Amino acid sequence: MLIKIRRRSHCREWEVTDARVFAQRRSIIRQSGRIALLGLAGGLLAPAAVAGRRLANVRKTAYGRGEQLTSYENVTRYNNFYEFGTDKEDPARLARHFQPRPWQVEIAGEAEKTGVFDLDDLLRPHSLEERIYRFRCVEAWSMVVPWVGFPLADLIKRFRPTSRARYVAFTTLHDPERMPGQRRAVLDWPYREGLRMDEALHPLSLLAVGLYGEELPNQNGAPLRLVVPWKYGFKSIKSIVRIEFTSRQPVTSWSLAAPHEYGFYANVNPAVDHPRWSQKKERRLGAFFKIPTQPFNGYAEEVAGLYAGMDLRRYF
Ligand SMILES: Nc1nc2c(c(=O)[nH]1)N[C@H]1C(S)=C(S)[C@@H](COP(=O)(O)O)O[C@H]1N2
Ligand SMILES: [Mo]
Repeated sequence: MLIKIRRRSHCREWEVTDARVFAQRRSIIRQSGRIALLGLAGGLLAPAAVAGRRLANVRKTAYGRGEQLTSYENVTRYNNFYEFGTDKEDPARLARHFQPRPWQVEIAGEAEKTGVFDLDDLLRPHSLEERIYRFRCVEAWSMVVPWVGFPLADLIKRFRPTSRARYVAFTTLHDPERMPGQRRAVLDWPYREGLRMDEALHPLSLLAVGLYGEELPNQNGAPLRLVVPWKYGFKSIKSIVRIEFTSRQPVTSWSLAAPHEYGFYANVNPAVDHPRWSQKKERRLGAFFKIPTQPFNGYAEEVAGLYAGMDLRRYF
């Protein structure tokens, strides 16, 4: 059954190899079904990474200064975005012609101000900054990305959530015509994620509109995505169309699909293994040797206080 294949495919540790090695293996597999020459030509004709529109007035910040950046190529060609396929190289190809404009975002729920807003109106009050963050996928690969965006807290405050708003729920676009991966039931679409209000208001929580100084490539979640650097990558939901303030903990796609494997909190934690593999180490895209994974992905000093008194094995 599809579901089974998907669950296994989400986090194959053997898949956690250098992105290029993986791409090579895929092309070898592909070739086996055709004549070698065709496979070779396919590789040569593969589209080069397309540069997006440069973002103006982006303020540099000290976040991540000194980190070695993962290459643009690896950041934009090795993706998880199941709306555009489940193989790492699918999103770059299948999202190529996706149009992230016009785009509307609904702000709903327990807040004084709610409504449907055109994305450009929603973004206008915010000035953009660049932040270099480490990013750790639950599959044990990681990268370092220069995101462009603004604090999620700044957006939340504009809508004045009420005292009943204890969580923030996020939803990705659901449009199987434009997102071919949604024609298969690999997840219970639309993709949903959520944060506790104090996590959402934490200064590290970022709404990103770009990377490497350019508008977000479609495969990285254009036109608007979340980046929560101390949590496993699946919390960082892409292509957001809805933000809702709720009193109850929202349902999230991955905890719905496999509750024992992907919890609501999903804080990076080398001390708690995934049921099917270790989380002690990770492989940086572009590097060969694994490196130790840090608690909260190295952001413990900033965020550990959010979880004081919580049993992080139970709330994984
Ligand atoms: N809507 C949506 N958001 C998503 C995903 C997805 O499949 N759909 N994948 C998640 C996972 S598992 C990871 S690791 C990151 C990958 O982000 P990247 O492709 O920009 O590296 O996006 C996250 N956000
Ligand atoms: Mo992930």
